[in-house]
Amino acid sequence: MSLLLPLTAPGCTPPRVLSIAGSDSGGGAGLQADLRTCALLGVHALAAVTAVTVQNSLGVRGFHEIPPDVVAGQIQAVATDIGIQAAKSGLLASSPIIDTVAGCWRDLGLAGAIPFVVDPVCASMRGEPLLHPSALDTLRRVLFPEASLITPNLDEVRLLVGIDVVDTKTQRAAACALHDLGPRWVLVKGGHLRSSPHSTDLLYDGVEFHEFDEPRLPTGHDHGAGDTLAAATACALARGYPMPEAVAFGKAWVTECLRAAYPLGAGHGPVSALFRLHT
Ligand code: PXL
Repeated sequence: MSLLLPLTAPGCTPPRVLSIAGSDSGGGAGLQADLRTCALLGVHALAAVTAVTVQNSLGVRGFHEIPPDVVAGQIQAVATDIGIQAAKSGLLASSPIIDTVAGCWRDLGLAGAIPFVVDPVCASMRGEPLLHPSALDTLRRVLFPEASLITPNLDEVRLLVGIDVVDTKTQRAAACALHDLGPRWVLVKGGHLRSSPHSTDLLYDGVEFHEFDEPRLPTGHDHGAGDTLAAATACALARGYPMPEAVAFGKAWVTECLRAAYPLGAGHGPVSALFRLHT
């Protein structure tokens, strides 16, 4: 699969993708991963910051939430003036912020009109919480029905629907249970099933299953992989790709980013979209 999206000529306005996400001071995940992904795919990224995390390669030391009215203000400001062709959410931190994002989405007339990829970030890769436990229910009840696609990993699947994915059968059961919560499409990512030599992601729209399979890449550095997959998929949706093709593109993109991952600091390094500058 080509790792290029169609490009806009210099001087012309490219498609716009809105990232609703938290800042990662280490530059590997969250907003920084989204902005990098968009830039290297020729898409103009807009940003609604939800939280500022304090972290480095060794872990998340804490996070500071942005007031919900400031999150709403950012979304309204860019959606009403600049316009967006797709959106992607990541770290949303709390129930009031999730309520605000869902409310904006409906009030601005974006629901059902603009693709919205919801990556239900609950914790860092080391398990440090990035979402108040009380906000899980708001995510399920209020935001999932607005989502074109949700992209949980297996830890998030367990928290959201209580299913322990161990094989194809339980991955399908999880996709069905998540689809019942209202998103148009569900992608159950298999990357955390470490017993498998493959990383198989399962896409479901309530009717058909699509599998996206890649060999597991033991890089040791995969910070920001989920954010990158969701952002690349949002970029392809902004370019008008149908959902299965957009997810196939996102999966191929993040796989190359995993191949190019690099060490950083004394801990865990990020996946790298910088590979694109060499091709
Ligand atoms: O990868 C999930 C994620 C999203 N957003 C921010 C993060 C992380 C993981 O650490 O820090 C800001």
